[in-house]
Amino acid sequence: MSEAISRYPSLSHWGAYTALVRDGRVIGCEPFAHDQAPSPLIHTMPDMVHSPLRIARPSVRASWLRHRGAPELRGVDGYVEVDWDTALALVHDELQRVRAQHGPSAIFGGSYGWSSAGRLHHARTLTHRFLYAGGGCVDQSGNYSWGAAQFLLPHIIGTYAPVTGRITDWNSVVGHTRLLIAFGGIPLRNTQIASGGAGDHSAPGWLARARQAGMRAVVVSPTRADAPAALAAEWIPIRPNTDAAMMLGMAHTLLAEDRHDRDFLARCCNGFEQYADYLLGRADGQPKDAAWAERICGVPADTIRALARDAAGARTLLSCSWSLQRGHRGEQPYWGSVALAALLGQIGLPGGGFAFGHGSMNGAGNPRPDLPAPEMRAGRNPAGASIPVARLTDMLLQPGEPYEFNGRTGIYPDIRLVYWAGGNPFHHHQDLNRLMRAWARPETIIVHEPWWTPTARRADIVLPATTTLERNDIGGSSRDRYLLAMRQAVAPVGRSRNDFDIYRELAARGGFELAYTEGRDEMTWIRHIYEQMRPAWEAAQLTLPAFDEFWERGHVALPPPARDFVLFEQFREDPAGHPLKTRSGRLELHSAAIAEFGYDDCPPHPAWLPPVEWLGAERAARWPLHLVTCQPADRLHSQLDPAPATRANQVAGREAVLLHPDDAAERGIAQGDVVRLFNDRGACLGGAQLSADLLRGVVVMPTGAWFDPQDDALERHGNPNVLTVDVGTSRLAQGPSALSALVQVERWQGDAPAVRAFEPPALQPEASGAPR
Ligand SMILES: Nc1nc2c(c(=O)[nH]1)N[C@H]1C(S)=C(S)[C@@H](COP(=O)(O)OP(=O)(O)OC[C@H]3O[C@@H](n4cnc5c(=O)[nH]c(N)nc54)[C@H](O)[C@@H]3O)O[C@H]1N2
Ligand SMILES: Nc1nc2c(c(=O)[nH]1)N[C@H]1C(S)=C(S)[C@@H](COP(=O)(O)OP(=O)(O)OC[C@H]3O[C@@H](n4cnc5c(=O)[nH]c(N)nc54)[C@H](O)[C@@H]3O)O[C@H]1N2
Ligand SMILES: [Mo]
Repeated sequence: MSEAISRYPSLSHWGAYTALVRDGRVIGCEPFAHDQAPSPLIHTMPDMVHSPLRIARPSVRASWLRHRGAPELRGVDGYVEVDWDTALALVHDELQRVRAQHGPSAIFGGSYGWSSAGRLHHARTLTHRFLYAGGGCVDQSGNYSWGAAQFLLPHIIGTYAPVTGRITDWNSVVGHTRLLIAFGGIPLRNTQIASGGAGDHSAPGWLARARQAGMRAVVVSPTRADAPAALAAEWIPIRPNTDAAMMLGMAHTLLAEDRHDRDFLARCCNGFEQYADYLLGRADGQPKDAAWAERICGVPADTIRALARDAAGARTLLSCSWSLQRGHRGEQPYWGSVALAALLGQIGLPGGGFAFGHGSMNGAGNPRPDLPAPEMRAGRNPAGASIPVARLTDMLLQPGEPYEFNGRTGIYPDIRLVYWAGGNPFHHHQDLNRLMRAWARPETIIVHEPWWTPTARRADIVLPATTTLERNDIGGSSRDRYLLAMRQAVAPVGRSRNDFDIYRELAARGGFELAYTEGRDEMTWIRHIYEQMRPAWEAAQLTLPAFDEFWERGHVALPPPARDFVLFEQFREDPAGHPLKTRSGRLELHSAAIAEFGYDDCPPHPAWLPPVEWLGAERAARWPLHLVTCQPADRLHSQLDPAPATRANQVAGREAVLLHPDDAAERGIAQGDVVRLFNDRGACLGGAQLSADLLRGVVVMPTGAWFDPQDDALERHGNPNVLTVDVGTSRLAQGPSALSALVQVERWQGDAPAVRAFEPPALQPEASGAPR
């Protein structure tokens, strides 16, 4: 045993760190020296890398290996471990067979998921690269994060850049904003995370500076927990999914009291008249006044009116969390907030206007020069086929059926083979019992995974992938000021291989290795990705250090930006000279393009449209609690769930479910009880955690507990996606409606079934001789 500890810089979606290695094992992690607020999640890495749930060898589902059959046994069957050569031959033959018999539109390679932070070894990108180079596949458009916003915003503001990161800088907010109204709040648990990894967790520092500058903050949310102490915010409780009504109530107040900015509306907006008609009730006889809004959202009319007046009287920023648009009709609160900001007339002024995602991800509003982040390109999909990201189950269950999406009609393809690497649909998708039925339809399912996740154990061929610390990579987020070197710290665990190399070998078997690799290996790719950023640096008159210097030092810091970024500053100054990329070139309060679609579920102006499930729905008589499935504080989605530090936060051995003490008392539920959450889609168990910081009638259960169904009637571990609804936000965006779900909760009587989520499936070593 040697005593020496070696140190390797690395990066995860939850932050940059140095891995400490002794005797070939990761024994600890130290945060990146320049991180102001490192996330404790980095300390789970040693347990995760050396987890008993690592997949040691390529594994093939027993019934599939025997006779390519019994798809209904996915999730039940055991696995036969095979050598790499056997596994790669099986994958190659299946891809060839399906391509030859059915073409690329029978292969589903959307592979949605966050994968790992490094850009070269990003599993989803590599899956696309491999399948595109091999002839194409069916892909997924959009994402679960801001799926409704991505397709709505271009119609109304000409871009969706404000959800990818380009919002008014925090510098401008601290300097100028006097009132911040945060719909959905700014929960700091979410700012631990940045897609592509954060060098610096900047959000807590910005909140502290804003508070010091005397900014008033108002958080509108079903839970006080969304108002961080660092902000000393006032809390306005609101019924879930009703923000659009509250925004209309505020807008009506501005109009009725003549507090709207006529000059801004005339210069910069299109369709004010039609929107005003709706607000004043000229068409339907119902003014959308504060009293009307109160009946829907539960916020007192006086509060709505006072907030509207305050907003008109001060430099005000309206910020919406991404969660607002992850519910049914999620287009409406986003359009509603843009329209309300337009009435206030401060769009394009320092610290004013609208913004998204301040509490959704690290680095939203973090000042950063407009330089590219490192990127690995997937190339072009020659099949040109894709479905809206969250229509996964519909596609599998309804081949040949039409669907509508953003003004066009598509036809669901007939999928024979599913290829997934870097995502966990049995985490991320809604109505998992319905997905289970759909999952039995394809002939073959292939998954790469480091761990025996719920998706891995529902695949036919499972290929073990390395984790970040077992390979070299480069990372950095478009919201952060660091480029980070990621150096291999330990040898691959078990027989795992890099996703990059698995696909390289398969591409070689398919005769397209060069198209896939472009002749580069790991280190030449990393250099290439780095050098691709150099022209942009030079154009900005900046010097990107030599690659070797970067690799040696472990990071490069981007300089601070020359000036504050203010969203739509130039457009405001000169709307004709800097038009938006909308139909009218202006901000659209009424959209002719959307009107042409003729969708009754997304009318051409912001509106209140009752979601399928909310506390005001008829269904609430039977299912009286609104389930909010927020992001988990102690992991990223389903990642890190098996780590002992994460499991220590469970209640009664399951995911915690937050209940108001009065809602709990009515049901005879006490703190720490096992409870059953149920509706007509399914049921799951959870551990009761009582909290008075909740609106009554709302229960909160974070996502991410590894899916552990006893059968389709009971999930044992606390995965709330057995309860959520699997319908698109509207025909326009077809985004996920995860945050619109009604449930009932009851105390579990007697012994609760044991959780089996962290037991790997039965594994049988390959029988001597050839398998088959
Ligand atoms: N009810 C409800 N559901 C939701 C949401 C919600 O708010 N409510 N939020 C949605 C949102 S916004 C999102 S983004 C999705 C997230 O959904 P996902 O992105 O699917 O969730 P993750 O758990 O991050 O899945 C990533 C998977 O990649 C694997 N992985 C990590 N590194 C590697 C690697 O190097 N190679 C390979 N092959 N695999 C790797 C991990 O083990 C993990 O299984 O969930 C969505 N689901
Ligand atoms: N720790 C951690 N952080 C994460 C992630 C993670 O898995 N773990 N995932 C990351 C990803 S992929 C994404 S996309 C972002 C998601 O970012 P968000 O979508 O903003 O995150 P959520 O936690 O789903 O929701 C934020 C808050 O919105 C409130 N809320 C829910 N519904 C409503 C509503 O109808 N009205 C109002 N006013 N409030 C509502 C909830 O109380 C919740 O706490 O988070 C990122 N950050
Ligand atoms: Mo997300």
